[in-house]
Amino acid sequence: MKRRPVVALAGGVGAARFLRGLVQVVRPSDLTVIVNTGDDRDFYGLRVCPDLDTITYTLANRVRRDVGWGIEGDSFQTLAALRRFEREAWFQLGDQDLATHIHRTRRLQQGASLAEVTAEIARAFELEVELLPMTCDPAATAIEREDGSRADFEEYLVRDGAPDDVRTIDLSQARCATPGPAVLEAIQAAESLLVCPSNPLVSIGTILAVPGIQQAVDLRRDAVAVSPLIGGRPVKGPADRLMRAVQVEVSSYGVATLYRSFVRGLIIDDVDAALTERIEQLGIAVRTRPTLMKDSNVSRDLAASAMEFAKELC
Ligand code: FO1
Repeated sequence: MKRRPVVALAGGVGAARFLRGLVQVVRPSDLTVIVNTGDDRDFYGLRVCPDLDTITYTLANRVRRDVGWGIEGDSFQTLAALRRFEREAWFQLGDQDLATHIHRTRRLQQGASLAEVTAEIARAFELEVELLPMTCDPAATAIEREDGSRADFEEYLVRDGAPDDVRTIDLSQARCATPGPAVLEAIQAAESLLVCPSNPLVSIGTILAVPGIQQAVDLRRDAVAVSPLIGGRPVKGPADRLMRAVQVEVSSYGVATLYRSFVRGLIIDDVDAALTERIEQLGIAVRTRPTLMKDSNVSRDLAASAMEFAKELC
């Protein structure tokens, strides 16, 4: 199969907003996105892949605008009815969203791989972008808390509200997984390799934990990343709490230290310009831009900067 010139590593909402801009500056048929599956798990007997779905719905222009995940205008009647039986139905799956999970679950039960089902779902939403799960194997991220309890990622994030008491992030399942079909080939053949503004530990870090992927990106050492932190805070999600837990500075400099083996350029927010010199001392070139993607024009300009930067550095 012909490989595509632009490849991006991606998590959920932040990545999806960036990709919405990227498809305005590169042809969607030129883009492959390698997506984190560490958040995937079964809810109510159905296989749910939050990051794959968030990216699919966003690129199909169907995503809920208020929260950045789920389907705009979706209803929650099935979930409400389910609560008669399961009081603890804390993960909100809308009625239309459920159709995606029903299809995925059925196809996986029939023996299709996650890569095949992902391609089917992308086709059904008329995406021209190629979406590749980082792996088709189980790769659930687990969070160990100070009190010794363990939770999978969605339990930690959604059920428990992402408290600041994380002891360790356990990526051992991802470390035993095999890269999804075409993942390593896509990275090797890319003209430009981008890292979306996603959680560096549990989105990008999980992708890199899959054996072979870190080596493939390190071998190139020409990726351009967009930092997900602005003024030391994530726009969304628990990146600050998780970085603190693993003793990484909670700033775009901290992100740069995590990416230094494979990133040649890092885009940070204008408000973080004072970090430029420290990041450059790591051997990483820096551009400052507005990175808060409040509308699709900011996303497009940010993506255009990332593409220009990648071409300049290669
Ligand atoms: N996030 C929430 O905060 N609450 C939810 O109930 C929730 C449901 C949900 C359903 C489908 C889906 O694709 C995503 C969903 N998310 C929800 C988002 C998700 O928890 C996270 O944003 C990602 O896993 C982190 O990238």
